Amino acid sequence: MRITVLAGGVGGSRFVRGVREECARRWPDGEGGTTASVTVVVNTGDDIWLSGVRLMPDFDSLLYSLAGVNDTERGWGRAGETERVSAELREWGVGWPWFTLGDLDLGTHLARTSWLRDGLEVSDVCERLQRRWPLGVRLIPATDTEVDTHVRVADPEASGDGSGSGEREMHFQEWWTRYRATLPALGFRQQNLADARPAPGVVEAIADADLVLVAPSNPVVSIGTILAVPGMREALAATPAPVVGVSPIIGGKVVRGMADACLPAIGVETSAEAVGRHYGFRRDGGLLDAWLVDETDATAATALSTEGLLAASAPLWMHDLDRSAALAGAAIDLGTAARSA
Ligand code: FO1
Repeated sequence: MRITVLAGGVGGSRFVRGVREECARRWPDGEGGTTASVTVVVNTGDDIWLSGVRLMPDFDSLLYSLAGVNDTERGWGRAGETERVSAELREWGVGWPWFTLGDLDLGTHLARTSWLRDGLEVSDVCERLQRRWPLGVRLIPATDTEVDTHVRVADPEASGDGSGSGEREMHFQEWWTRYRATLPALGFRQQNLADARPAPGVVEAIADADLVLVAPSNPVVSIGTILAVPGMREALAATPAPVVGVSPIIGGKVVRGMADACLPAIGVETSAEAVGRHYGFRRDGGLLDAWLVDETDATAATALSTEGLLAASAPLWMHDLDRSAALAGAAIDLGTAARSA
């Protein structure tokens, strides 16, 4: 069984841990692992150069979480972290005072930056980083091109004539960590997108999959950024595997993160049904063969089903590993249903 998952960071990490666990239960290899193969195509739009090092927040969230060394409270960074170097950087006025680079985390950024300076591609660097821990899944960055997401916001000072109708752009990480996504986003843009291509292994992982899952990650800046890489949508349209998406919205609320601050910028209502329609169904040229929503949104599943679109409801809250595995199982089962639909 070959499963390929499109995922961002925090929501993606929980979901992917659930997929790994459910695969070990359904297709055990006798040593606690699985005979299934799981490949995760990871969003790289959150990535940023800061204090001279390259950060890949969504990749690192998945890496640390799957390795079991992640800070579960914050949802990012390493467990047992210290911040001595970060305090020094603040004293030097280097980097962003509102953005913390933990000492252990800096080890990852320095290793990554060192390999990049040696001339390795991002995907080779990611392959080296995940050798350190037996993750049980393969992580591949969506692209080797730096496609950092930038956010266009309304900015009263930017107009110059005091009319307050100005706009300005900032890196996604500033919008999210400095302003907590409180500045209304007028639009999102990835840099260098025209030059980007799926990273080595991504198209094959989609083409050769028995099932493609779209994790309950941010539909705009995580899944949206993956889909924006030229060639990605074509690969997803061409794969014989069913494509099953999991809603990141439950009962009109985001599960975690700031999807509700992003969706208005692209004119999509914050609801399970609206996001499903935004992704679109494959028969209409969209992404999905099936859409999985929470039980509180069962009416959304019914509404979509009346239009002949495959939709189902299941508990989407991933409170613990068992719940994450159960959610993964529901998505795998929906994929089986989609295959025979
Ligand atoms: N998020 C914050 O809210 N504050 C931080 O200081 C911060 C530091 C940080 C360092 C490394 C890293 O990989 C992630 C970090 N994040 C921080 C989280 C990051 O903004 C998010 O993981 C995603 O990019 C948004 O989902």
